[in-house]
Amino acid sequence: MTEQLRNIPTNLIMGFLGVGKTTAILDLLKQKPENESWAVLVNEFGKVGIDGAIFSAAGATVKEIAGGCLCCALSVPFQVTINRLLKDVRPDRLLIEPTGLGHPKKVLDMLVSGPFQEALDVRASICLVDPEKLKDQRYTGHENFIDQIALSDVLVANKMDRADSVAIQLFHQWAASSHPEKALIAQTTQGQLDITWLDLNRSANRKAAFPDRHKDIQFAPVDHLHGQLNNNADDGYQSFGYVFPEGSCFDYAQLNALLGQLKAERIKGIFCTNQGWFIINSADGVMNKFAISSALSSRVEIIMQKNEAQDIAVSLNQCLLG
Ligand SMILES: Nc1nc2c(ncn2[C@@H]2O[C@H](COP(=O)(O)OP(=O)(O)OP(=O)(O)O)[C@@H](O)[C@H]2O)c(=O)[nH]1
Ligand SMILES: [Mg+2]
Repeated sequence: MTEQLRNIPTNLIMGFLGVGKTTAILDLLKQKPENESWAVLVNEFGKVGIDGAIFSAAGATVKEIAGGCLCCALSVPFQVTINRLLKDVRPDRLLIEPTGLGHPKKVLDMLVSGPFQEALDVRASICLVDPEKLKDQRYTGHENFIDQIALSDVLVANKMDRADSVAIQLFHQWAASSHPEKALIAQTTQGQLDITWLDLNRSANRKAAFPDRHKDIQFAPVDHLHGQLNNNADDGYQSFGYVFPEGSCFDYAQLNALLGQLKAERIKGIFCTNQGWFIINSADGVMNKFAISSALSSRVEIIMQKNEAQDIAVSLNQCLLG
């Protein structure tokens, strides 16, 4: 299927949940040379994909694999999706955003030595880190977090607007202790990466500290759920995904109040409200919203620590109008 395709420059844009991967890819797409077409493959931990819709709203060519992480979904869905994307779009570059909760080793192995060996030219993997997270043992002890950093060629501190001097110092200590050395260490805000970093070389000598870390979780893409709850639990996190029937409309103020007080690690949603359509993106308790023209249906993905049990379905339904 991919015989004629050769050496398509490909990059993994990695980093933990909510660090700014999607923001960074959106910014890279703005820097794309006009005569090139780029494709994005995005994978989400939750079963209800939101990042794909965010990329689509920005006009990008995107394919989404939701419900687990790429390393667990690797075999058939991953290969088929990449094949289809390459064949349909024949992109000049492929950017891959793996789930923030995933382990990158199997993904990288498949891209460089599997069936895509000829079609793809895998260049520098970029890992974004929120320096503030380096103060927190829940993150620094998380094996996927550690290996995303270990396997990256370019290490970038994002959210520098929120990082204090202790966090910045910790970041540079982590970065400097990497073996082999990183091709580049940088800091930024709003995921602003220099497009030339994408063409830095990938080192084949980077080793994961926990290569067999991730146990399989079931891959089950769900496209047509109507107001149903979908659980996907792993790694100390649980996700709740809801897709609402077409025509559902939320009370903006009530929805805002509800989402604002949820104790969630991540909230990503697309909502039709009485004040228009919005994408809501919340990480670290900071909620960002932006208006979009419309979408097919309202949907939301909420990721929480496993010990945070809340009856979200009932509360969400109470925010529906009519
Ligand atoms: N304060 C601050 N917020 C940022 C920065 N970069 C991104 N964000 C916000 O952080 C939130 C998460 O950003 P995303 O780009 O969705 O993060 P992600 O890594 O793709 O998240 P997942 O795919 O869920 O793992 C969004 O609300 C962004 O607007 C930054 O430099 N500073
Ligand atoms: Mg994302």
